[in-house]
Amino acid sequence: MKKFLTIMLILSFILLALAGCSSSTKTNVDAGNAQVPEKKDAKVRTIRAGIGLTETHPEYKALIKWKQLVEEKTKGAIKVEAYPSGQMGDDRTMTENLQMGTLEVTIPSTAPMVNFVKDFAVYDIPFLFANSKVADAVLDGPVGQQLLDELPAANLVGLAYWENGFRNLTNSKHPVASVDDFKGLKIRTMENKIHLEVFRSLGANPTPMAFTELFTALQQGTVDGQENPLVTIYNSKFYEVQKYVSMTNHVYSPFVFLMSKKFWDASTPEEQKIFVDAAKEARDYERKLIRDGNDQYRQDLIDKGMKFTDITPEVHQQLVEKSSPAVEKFIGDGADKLISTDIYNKVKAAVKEAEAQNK
Ligand code: TK8
Repeated sequence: MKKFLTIMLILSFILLALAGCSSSTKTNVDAGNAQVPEKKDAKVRTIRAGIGLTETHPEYKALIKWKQLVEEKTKGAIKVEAYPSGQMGDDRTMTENLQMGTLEVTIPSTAPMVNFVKDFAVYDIPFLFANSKVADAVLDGPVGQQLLDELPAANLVGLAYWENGFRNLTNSKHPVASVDDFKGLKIRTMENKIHLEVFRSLGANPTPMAFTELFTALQQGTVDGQENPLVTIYNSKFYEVQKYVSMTNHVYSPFVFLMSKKFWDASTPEEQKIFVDAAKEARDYERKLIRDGNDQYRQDLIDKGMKFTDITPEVHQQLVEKSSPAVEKFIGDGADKLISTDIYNKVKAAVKEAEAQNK
């Protein structure tokens, strides 16, 4: 009898313990109805995003916005790690790493992209966009998308165009107010044949170089000058190694938000839509940050001791005429060309339409 009672007592303890567990599971289920239960066992996927510019630059601030949007909308299923200041390499290296799937996101200038998709060279045509309204209309329109659609063939996915900005010349030697003033200046350019040819046509002595090497090259005098938007000249502290700024505005430089095709293909359609929508929302934020800040960047650079030279309409016209032939030899459909006839004609037509609408 005693033995029977002991067994019954043990059994009742076991039953009570089991009931306790199910009620805690039940509680979880109730709690689950009030909020999306965190997928404790689901594997969190990580996006490593590298850029060349500093964490003070609007490009990085917009990348953090993209990170917040993606982490929030994927409810923690995806985590984004942001690496500024070229920690993950220069634009070309980071883009190659996306192709190999060893990095998930980078946002380079379109200029070095010609090494992956030649047609991106169309954006290096000097004086192509008269202002940012025309730039936005072309980049965010059909021909801009047609160029992004060429990226998957290179194992890349383009989500949106962000703003690098209108490029201006800086140097350590003397003010540049006329075409003649370019003569003999050793100018660093991005790794892009059109940029090289344009500066040769102006009489300068250009050297292609990754952005990550630029500050040291300016500091050591390996090159006399470079060209970048005011926002970059300020945030990369070029005022410490450069004296003169010439407001040439010689080309509008876009960034392109790139994702590795390997990561894109492994994502669901819902996640892909989140990536694109967030890249467009962060794009608008980034463009506004730069444009609202341009006058202040100029004043900040003057306060840091830089001397500004504005380019007269006459000199602007001379720069246009002098640099145009350098571009013409890269347009066409031969293997030695960069910009296909189709893309060139479509971009020129889109520019014309945008200019007419923005009159
Ligand atoms: C930063 C570069 C930079 C570009 C250059 O990674 O290389 O001069 O203008 O913004 O993309």
